[in-house]
Amino acid sequence: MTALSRRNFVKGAACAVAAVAGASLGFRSGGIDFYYPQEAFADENSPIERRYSYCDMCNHVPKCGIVASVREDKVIRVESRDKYPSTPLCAKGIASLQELYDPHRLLTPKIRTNAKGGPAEWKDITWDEAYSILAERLNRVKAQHGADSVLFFCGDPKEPRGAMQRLATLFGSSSYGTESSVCAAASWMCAQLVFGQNSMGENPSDASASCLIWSLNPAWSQPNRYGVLMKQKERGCKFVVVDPRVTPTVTGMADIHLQLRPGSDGALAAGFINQLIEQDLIDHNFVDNWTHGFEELKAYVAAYTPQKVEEITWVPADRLIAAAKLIGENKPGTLITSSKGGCHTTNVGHFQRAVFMIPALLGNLDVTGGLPLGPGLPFDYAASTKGFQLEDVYEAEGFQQRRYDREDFPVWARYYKMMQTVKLPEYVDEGKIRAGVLLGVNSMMWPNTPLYQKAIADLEFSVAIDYYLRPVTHDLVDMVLPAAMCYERSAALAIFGRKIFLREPVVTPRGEAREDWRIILEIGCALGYAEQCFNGDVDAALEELLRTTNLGITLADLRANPQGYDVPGPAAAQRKYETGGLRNDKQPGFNTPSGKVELVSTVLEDMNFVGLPVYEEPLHSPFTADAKDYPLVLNTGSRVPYYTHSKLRDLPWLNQFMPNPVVRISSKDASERGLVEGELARVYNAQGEVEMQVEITNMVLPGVVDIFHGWERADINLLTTRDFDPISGFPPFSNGLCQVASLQAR
Ligand SMILES: Nc1nc2c(c(=O)[nH]1)N[C@H]1C(S)=C(S)[C@@H](COP(=O)(O)OP(=O)(O)OC[C@H]3O[C@@H](n4cnc5c(=O)[nH]c(N)nc54)[C@H](O)[C@@H]3O)O[C@H]1N2
Ligand SMILES: Nc1nc2c(c(=O)[nH]1)N[C@H]1C(S)=C(S)[C@@H](COP(=O)(O)OP(=O)(O)OC[C@H]3O[C@@H](n4cnc5c(=O)[nH]c(N)nc54)[C@H](O)[C@@H]3O)O[C@H]1N2
Ligand code: SF4
Ligand SMILES: [Mo]
Repeated sequence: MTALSRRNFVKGAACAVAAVAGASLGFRSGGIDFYYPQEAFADENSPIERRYSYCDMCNHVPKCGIVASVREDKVIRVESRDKYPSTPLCAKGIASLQELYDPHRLLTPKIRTNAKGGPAEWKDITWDEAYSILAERLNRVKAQHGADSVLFFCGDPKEPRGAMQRLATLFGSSSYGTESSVCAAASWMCAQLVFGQNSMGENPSDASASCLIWSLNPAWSQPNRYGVLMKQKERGCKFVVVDPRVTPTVTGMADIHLQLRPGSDGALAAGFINQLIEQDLIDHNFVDNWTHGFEELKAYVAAYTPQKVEEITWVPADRLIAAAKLIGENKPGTLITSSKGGCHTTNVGHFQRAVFMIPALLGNLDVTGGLPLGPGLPFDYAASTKGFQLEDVYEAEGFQQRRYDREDFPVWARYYKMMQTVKLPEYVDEGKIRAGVLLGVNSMMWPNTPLYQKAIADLEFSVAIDYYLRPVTHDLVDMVLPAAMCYERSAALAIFGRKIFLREPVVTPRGEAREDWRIILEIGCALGYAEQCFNGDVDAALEELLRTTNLGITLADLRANPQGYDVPGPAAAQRKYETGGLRNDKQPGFNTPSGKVELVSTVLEDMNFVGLPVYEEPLHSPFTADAKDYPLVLNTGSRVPYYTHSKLRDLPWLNQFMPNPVVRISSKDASERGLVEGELARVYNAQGEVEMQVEITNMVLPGVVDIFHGWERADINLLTTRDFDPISGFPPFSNGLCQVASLQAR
């Protein structure tokens, strides 16, 4: 796709859209005004209605609230929504309007007419034809090879996951997977292992004296959250930020910045704990009564003195000492971890546990102003329920025992009823997976992209569901189905604490596009599960989802409360581990096998892993032999404010900010290589090579380069390696090795 000129944009869109520049563009109460030219409307006096929606451009949950101004079934303006828990809209949210009316959107079901191997040629088909072909093909694969050989997959989109998992289970397939097998879930799992429930940490509240941010850059990745944190900073909450880069979050918020070498988190976390113990900052009462393995942990971290940690992590010893003191002396304090930053390393299954041990050792768990625990509403993070996902069927019918990923990643399989997808190439090669229903799939999301492209291409049959035709992945599938975008669809729910919002469509889908939920339910009907798929009726499915919460809520309740439905319930109590409020069996303690916070994991030990949170050096690092040829640490995927993963590159309002892929490099490394700002350079290692524009910056440490992922023309996952953390299965996107050289030097 080429960048759109305004003229093409206006001509190609079903209706015309506003100009970017000029008088029609201006900030207004947190939003931006966009007006269609008058000639776009049949009636020049047609009314404008304001309707509630929410944005899903970054697929975060929950999302930012939007008020859409709608005229003649067209969204003409988007603004931040007042009195909504998540605001304001970021640049991507505002540009959602441009994506909605992008003339390149996929608007009809298509089937491939040529053999795989080159660019796909497509023929438009009707929805009925599409369903009939895919049902026949999927049922054939099932009859020949069993239901598990069909993969049901959701990429970054979160909203359709409950429906997709239900469909997989109805079909009888244990092969349900999502992008979460390289995002966030490693962190949740570590929290499970330590204190028995998912967590990514929590924002500080007015009662918090400190906050340890272990690698998150919400200034760019969650702008709505950044403002919330800044308010706490202004109130006086102290912040320590652990991040290899000098981000706006660091400059805006950090009292102390621990700028570590990417991938060395495990050593830094051990050193942090060492200092909490050395400086006698731990909560002895909590540690004595509620933790398991303290003496072993203490003995292990004793070796991680600030001086040794400095050698490993490059963090100055005095800074580590000061950071532990700041967090340890300012209680209660909370912790925020990242779904990405530190997760993408082969040591994550150990180091993230060490990070979650910090609030435990300080007695900051489940206290006001600390890290709250305890059962929330019975939804998962994608706003679905166990009942709707048919988890009872999954368990009763032995899906778990049949899973292909169980041997590769037993700890992962224990915690998640979704496949760890990183071994997809192997499962396809071995004939285990032979077909796929792939919603929002992007082959560039995994390390060493070509192997995943081959895996997708080798499927006997695959159907992708997407907003766009993206050749890097869709050239490899047999059929594509057009998905409706957020303004065009209802969805699962947005849930904030005990407040639930329903989103309904504000305009009719363009072309033939249909809602993801509807498509999944209709595929289910075509496959023979019409009754369990509510004959394709999305409202009926959402009603069932609400019924399975046992909260007594109906769709009518949600519709009657457009400003959010408050689920009645008790105020959250503190220290529920003392009263039995955290465990399924209602006994005091934590939801772990020992009932304690596990500083040495009994679960891991039972599965023949080391129970202590041990530090292991990345397999490719400045301390390994290949650093001779590839001396720079390759840190990939740190979020930029304008793009989400592989998306949005073609929206002019966003593309203007970052038209080309860039490699961020320190001035020291650039001058050593004779690189000048803006030139095109080679970034390469033993596995692959890409070309990118040089950006010389103090943001990164000497010895490290920083590169965003998802560029089709410079896919950094050609260089990332398939060394998977044995506990979580996560790949080392954050810490490979590479070299950068001027193209002139070839
Ligand atoms: N090197 C490197 N690789 C990474 C990462 C990294 O940091 N570094 N990060 C990893 C992480 S954390 C993640 S989450 C993944 C993300 O990787 P992906 O899951 O691949 O994310 P996207 O590229 O945003 O989207 C995939 C596709 O979904 C489509 N899509 C988006 N929304 C919808 C929707 O609502 N419905 C439908 N039907 N389609 C939709 C998009 O058009 C796109 O084609 O990448 C991972 N890969
Ligand atoms: N604009 C935008 N927003 C997004 C997304 C997007 O693609 N674009 N994607 C969404 C998704 S799916 C995700 S997972 C989140 C991620 O959200 P964040 O976790 O905030 O994302 P990042 O910026 O990738 O990583 C946070 C910080 O981790 C640091 N980091 C990198 N390597 C390491 C390391 O080895 N150790 C430590 N301690 N820190 C490290 C980076 O320098 C970065 O500043 O963002 C979400 N929001
Ligand atoms: S952060 Fe931006 S892209 Fe993400 S939901 Fe909010 S407005 Fe949309
Ligand atoms: Mo992610």
